[in-house]
Amino acid sequence: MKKPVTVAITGTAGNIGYAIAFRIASGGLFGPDQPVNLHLIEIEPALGALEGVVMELHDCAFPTLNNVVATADLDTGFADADYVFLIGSRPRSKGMERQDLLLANGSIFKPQGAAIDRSASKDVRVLVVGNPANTNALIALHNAPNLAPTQVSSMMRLDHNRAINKLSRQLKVQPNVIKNMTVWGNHSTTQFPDLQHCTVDGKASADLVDQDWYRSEYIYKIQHRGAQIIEARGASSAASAASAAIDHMRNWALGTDPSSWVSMGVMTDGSYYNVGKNLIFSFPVHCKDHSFEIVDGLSLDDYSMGMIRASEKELIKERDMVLDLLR
Ligand code: NAX
Repeated sequence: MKKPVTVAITGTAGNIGYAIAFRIASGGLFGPDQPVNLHLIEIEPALGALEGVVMELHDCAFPTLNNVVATADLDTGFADADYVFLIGSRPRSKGMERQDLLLANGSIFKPQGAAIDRSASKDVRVLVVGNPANTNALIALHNAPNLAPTQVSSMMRLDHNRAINKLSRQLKVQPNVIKNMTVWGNHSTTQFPDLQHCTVDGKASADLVDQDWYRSEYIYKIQHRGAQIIEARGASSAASAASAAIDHMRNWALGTDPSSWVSMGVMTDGSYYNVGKNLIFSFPVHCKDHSFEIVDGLSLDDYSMGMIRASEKELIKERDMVLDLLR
């Protein structure tokens, strides 16, 4: 057995947190030879429920689970964390405007960014899942001045996996023959699932699908898949979101399949695809050894560039609403 790694998760009494904790504890993130310490972080009123999660984790007797800490104190929770999942956030309540939600959640991610900066491992990798994920990640990063911009990312993997699933069902192929899928932009209804560079069993997907279906049905359905799940389940995606978060972190830490790329929300510096700087924007990336590289130089037609611009515009608007929370 190797030296344990420490994984901190916020919102672990919630739906996604509950689903992800058991998978990570059982070796679903780093495999059966890697022990993990789990640091579970909740707000005070949810500590009782969190205690129940801790009891259940112990009752699983997972050989890979080394130690569990449950806390509402951010510095205790993020202490020496190698990997952080920021999942806990405030849900949108009735009558709440997008700006109210941005500010309410911004005030969660600002102190969390600062506490990660103070207390986590210097090489920590932080994945933001709580919505609005891209802008929350921007806030966390701005408040963690000692972290490199490449140490924080936001989750687009659920959208990416949904895009692969829908294409695979349309073409009646297994998901693993689909490579180089990209979902660009924001985790919102402006996201752009792009089939232009995607291949299916080595063939260009653009040659296999009807362009009208792609533009009028496929893109819309991916953008609105979350709402479709809520309508069917009466609750938002939880197990699939937890699974996507594990996929994201595993690829980031251990690398992507060299013959393909994945979608990740990452900090922009203004040099990729004309997207302005200082946004957390989803691009196609290759990952290796805890780092990622944006796939550069893909040719994009006017339609695709228009979709990317629309999502960028939305993210700029979100950033403008939280300027006070950015240092
Ligand atoms: P739940 O409402 O079930 O759970 C949220 C948990 O977070 C609660 O237990 C709550 O007590 C806790 N919490 C709230 N504030 C906290 C704080 N300051 N520190 C620590 N914990 C805190 O929501 P759930 O279904 O688990 O969803 C969590 C977040 O993921 C939401 O913001 C949701 O919108 C977002 N999602 C993001 C997705 C993505 O692809 N980026 C997809 C799935 C999901 O919708």
